[in-house]
Amino acid sequence: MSQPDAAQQETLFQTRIDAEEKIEPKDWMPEKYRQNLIRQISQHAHSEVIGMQPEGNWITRAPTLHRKCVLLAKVQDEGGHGLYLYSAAETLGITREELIEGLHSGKAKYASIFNYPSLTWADMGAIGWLVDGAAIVNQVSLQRTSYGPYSRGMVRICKEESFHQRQGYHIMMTLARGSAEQKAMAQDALDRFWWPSLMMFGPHDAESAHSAQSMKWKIKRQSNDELRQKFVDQSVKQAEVIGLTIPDPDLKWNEERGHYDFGEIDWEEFTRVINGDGMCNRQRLAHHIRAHEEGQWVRDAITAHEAKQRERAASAAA
Ligand code: BYC
Repeated sequence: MSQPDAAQQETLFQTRIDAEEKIEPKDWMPEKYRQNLIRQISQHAHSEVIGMQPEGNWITRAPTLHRKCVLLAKVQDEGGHGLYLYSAAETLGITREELIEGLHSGKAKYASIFNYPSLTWADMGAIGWLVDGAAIVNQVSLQRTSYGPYSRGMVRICKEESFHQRQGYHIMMTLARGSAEQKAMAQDALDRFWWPSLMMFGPHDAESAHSAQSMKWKIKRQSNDELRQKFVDQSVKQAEVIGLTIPDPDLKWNEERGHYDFGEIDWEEFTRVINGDGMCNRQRLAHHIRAHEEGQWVRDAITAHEAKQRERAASAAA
């Protein structure tokens, strides 16, 4: 029997996608599918790891031992998410070194939100509630992504993210019920993190370079605007419950659409931040590069140990 040609393989591939079959690492896939997945999964991994920095900033200053333990566990989880995602990207034939090099050279992006500073303890509440909240909306949808390792990674990550979101909301609720100063601190954090959280979903669908192809290949299951709307709808009610105000004068329930209308995002700011010129871009990257260089001896030691073990096993077998 003759081998299918490239066009036939591509048709077969799309048929599998349309039938909701998962694509696994050793299956045939179009080169652009592979490259697009590496791009998205690696950027997702970088976001998890860079995202440890704004919260890491508050571990030593958490107001109680209990809050400190919770925050520490949460930040460690984010590191773990990064590791699952790097491993998922590696199944596509790229090395960890290449992935990290992409981050350090600026070729690979990471979520814009982590280029904003965490100025007060209330920011830990806003990040958990809004940033993890936005991440869950996106990641619940990605559980159904077409690439098997990415999809399975998302299932576990989503479980952990719901704990993260609730710990953040609990911080906000506690502050909002506290003194006038504490409530003002919670409101200020909401004011600063609201719009950057909406930017996490990416550009409008019409401006999104990758969406059409990613939706066809079911790498993405819902569009940037659909997910953003879902996040706005759920957050409005959550803010009401704790007595905080979303900083958007245009926010209004639209009976006809069955959704909240909301104001326009500052896309100029978004573009600036994703292109490296946000408040903390340089600091975040410099910190990652420094930590990576400081960890070189650990990677060297593991490699040397592994080589010795292999040598010993070979001489024992000889
Ligand atoms: N920030 O064509 P588009 C977490 C880029 S971390 C930066 O719509 P796509 C957490 C985009 O990459 C969870 N860049 O792209 C951790 C593209 O540039 P390139 C993070 C952005 O991929 C610690 C260009 O703009 N979650 O939960 O179809 C503590 C055009 O965009 C952003 C994920 O990473 C942005 N916000 O859609 C707390 C989810 N938006 O690559 C919490 C996985 C867009 O051509 N990723 N860009 O240079 C995705 O779902 C999709 O990649 C996106 C963008 C929806 C983000």
